[in-house]
Amino acid sequence: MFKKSSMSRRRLLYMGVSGLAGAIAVAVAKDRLPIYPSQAVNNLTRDFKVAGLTPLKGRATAKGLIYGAASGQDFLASDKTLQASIVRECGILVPENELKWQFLRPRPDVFDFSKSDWLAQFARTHKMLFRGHTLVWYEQLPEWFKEVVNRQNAEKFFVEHITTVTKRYAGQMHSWDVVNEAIEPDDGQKAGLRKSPWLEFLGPDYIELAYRLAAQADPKAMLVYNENALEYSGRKEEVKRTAVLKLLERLKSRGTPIHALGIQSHLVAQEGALNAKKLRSFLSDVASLGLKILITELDVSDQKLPLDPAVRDRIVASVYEDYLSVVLDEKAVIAVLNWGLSDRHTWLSTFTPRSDGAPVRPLPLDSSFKPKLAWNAMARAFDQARKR
Ligand code: 9MR
Repeated sequence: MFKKSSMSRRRLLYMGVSGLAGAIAVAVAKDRLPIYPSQAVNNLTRDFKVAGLTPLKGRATAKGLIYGAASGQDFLASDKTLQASIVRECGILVPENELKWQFLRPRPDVFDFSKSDWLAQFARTHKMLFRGHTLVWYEQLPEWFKEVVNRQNAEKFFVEHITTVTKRYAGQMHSWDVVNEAIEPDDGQKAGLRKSPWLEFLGPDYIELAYRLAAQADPKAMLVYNENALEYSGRKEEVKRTAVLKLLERLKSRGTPIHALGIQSHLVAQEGALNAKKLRSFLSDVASLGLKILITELDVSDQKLPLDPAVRDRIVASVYEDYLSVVLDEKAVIAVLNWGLSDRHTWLSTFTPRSDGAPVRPLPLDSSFKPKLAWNAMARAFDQARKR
């Protein structure tokens, strides 16, 4: 253990000249708490050591957990190294975009399953589970949607879409994100519901209807409600957690066939106001409804961290380990998926790029598919998790 005074000297030495600006940023940030939780402060005392070389899926399986990742079909089909990495590390695969309306529905009367079928086949060939994302979302609707869908025909499209898509993969899906991101208390709607075409055209019961349709077409799949921005301890997230819990309670009390909550977990390293107590109690409230929990889209944005990749990797890894050690304590958590596996393909490089232009490093493997400290952090969290 370092003493506090020598720790900051050691930290500067470790970071080198390129990390100096980062160190200053950390020091300044520390004064404006809550920013950078334990990861920045205790960073140098963490070794991220991992026993053995077992891939993540093996470590997860040993604890009764499922580990996997999302991938786009284009990337996967054209990149043998990505294929090998996914096959090595993942026990479950989820199409990043290919099962969304925008991709499946080029025209109102046409379904194009070519890319999602390719991914399903890839999963089958490599004995991976396959996961569906997502049947009902307010985003990534096709261009024609606005022109064609209205109050009169919305239910027809809704029923047809859910039934056709779930039937196509019936018996093959581990789980379906039936409804995605339906809560947004800032939208000012009843029960914290998000403004969406589905709410507008079908009313609040569209959520229940979606689960009933999916269960009818694919009675074997685990039906999940997937949501973002539930993890941190700000007021906004608090209100959202409460609204989500109420939604789940209502669905359960009406006998809706819903089996799990998906917590997306797009974490942001420079924020980090994670309140373990509040998160644990939310997870336990969800579990007490008889629902399982999946961590569905885990990544850690390093957008605003110091430039030095070594410094970023340590902080990102710390966020991974801190977060997973809290959520895996809850036995209802049965699966962890990253949103992408390697930094080569991540939505964050276009959605939240760094202002210095340096490539982002949010995932367990680097852009050459080599495990980073984030991989170690995940491996450690799985190794330390209780058995399911
Ligand atoms: O990773 C997906 C990206 O390629 C798409 O352009 C984007 C469109 O909004 O959606 C991304 O995936 C999202 C997922 O479907 C739902 N949760 C948030 C994910 C990241 O935005």
